[in-house]
Order: sequence, then C-alpha cells, then structure tokens
Amino acid sequence: MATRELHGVKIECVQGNIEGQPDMEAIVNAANAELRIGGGVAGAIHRAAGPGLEAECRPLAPIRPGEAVITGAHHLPNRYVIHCLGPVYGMDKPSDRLLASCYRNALQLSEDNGIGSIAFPAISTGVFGYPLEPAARVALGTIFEMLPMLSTVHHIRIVLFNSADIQVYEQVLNEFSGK
Ligand code: AR6
Repeated sequence: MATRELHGVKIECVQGNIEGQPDMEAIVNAANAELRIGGGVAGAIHRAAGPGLEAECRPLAPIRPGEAVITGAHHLPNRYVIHCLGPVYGMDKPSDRLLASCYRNALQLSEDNGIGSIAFPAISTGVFGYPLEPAARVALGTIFEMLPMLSTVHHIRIVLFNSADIQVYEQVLNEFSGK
C-alpha cells in the first residue's frame, strides 16, 4: 500500500476488490456503454449490488467514452456508484484524453454530490486493453491536477486487483509526488 497526503487529500493505492471497500462513500465502476452487468469490475459491482442497480442504470444508458453517471449503491456497503465508460485502447481516440475525462468527471460528480471518499479501479486496463503504466500516468496525473479544485473529496483510493499492478501504480505515485 502507498499513501500520500496532498492539498488535504489522502491518495492511496491498495490491492483488493473494488466491491470490498465499505469505508468509501463512492466506488467507481469500469462500465460498458449500456451500463449492464458485464465482466471484470462491472460484473463484480453488479453482482454485489443486486438487480436494482441495473434497473436504476437503464434510463441513464447509453453513455459515451469519457462520460460518468452516478447511481445509488443498492446492496453494496457504499452510498454511491459512479459509472465511467473508459476508452477501448487504440479504438476510442484520443484514448489518453478520454481516460482522463473519466477520472475528471467522476471527481466532479463526487464534488457535486458532496462525496468525501471515492475508490477507483484501473479503468480500461482489463477488457479494454489500455496498457497499465500509461493508464496509471493518466489516472494519477488527472487526480493530481484536480486536487486544488477539490473541496468535499478528501480521500481517493485506487484499488488494483493484483500485486504486479500495484507496483506500477506505486512507482508512478512516487514519481508524481516527488519521492
Ligand atoms: N476489483 C478491482 N479491480 C478489478 C476487479 C475487481 N473486482 N476485477 C477486475 N479488476 P475491466 P475495462 C481490474 O475489464 O478494461 C467489462 O466486462 C482488472 O484487472 O473490469 O474498463 C465491462 O462490461 C483491470 O486492471 O474494465 C466493459 O465491457 C481493471 O480492473 C469492459 O469490461 C479494469 O478491468 C470494461 O473494460
């Protein structure tokens, strides 16, 4: 686990499961355009939330790459789920700008809803094929850029599924925070 505190915001990278973060007010879904159950992060979140989540999502779909929408969390222990559609790497272009929009829009929705804590997965780095290190640079770079603008969000967590992934994020976090 790596933790930094900057502009009064705690930023941490942890290994774990996105649907097992009960202390976070919001969790982010690496969604599909239709906001349906799917695999990976979306599958884990929808299974844990129950069918009410898909029902709430239906009128909000479809969304475009880079966009984010917010719903309740149903049977999850959190208060909100923020659904982001990441870019399919090499197909939805420019992929870096679209991926940055996901993080920016999710943080903006958090501010608009008075959310204090938010956990992100590594959006687009699974089925959507975004290479991990460039994705980590976009994710953390966008989060760092937003820090001075945040007032309600005071805790940001990135949840990585496996130990190789967390090493990459820790290295990028160290670089960005000058350690
Ligand atoms: N908790 C945290 N991270 C996870 C989990 C989990 N439970 N499961 C996978 N990861 P992905 P994408 C990691 O494929 O690339 C879906 O089927 C995974 O190792 O979930 O944005 C949707 O329906 C990877 O590093 O999201 C969409 O169609 C990262 O989370 C499509 O896949 C993202 O993997 C979205 O693709």
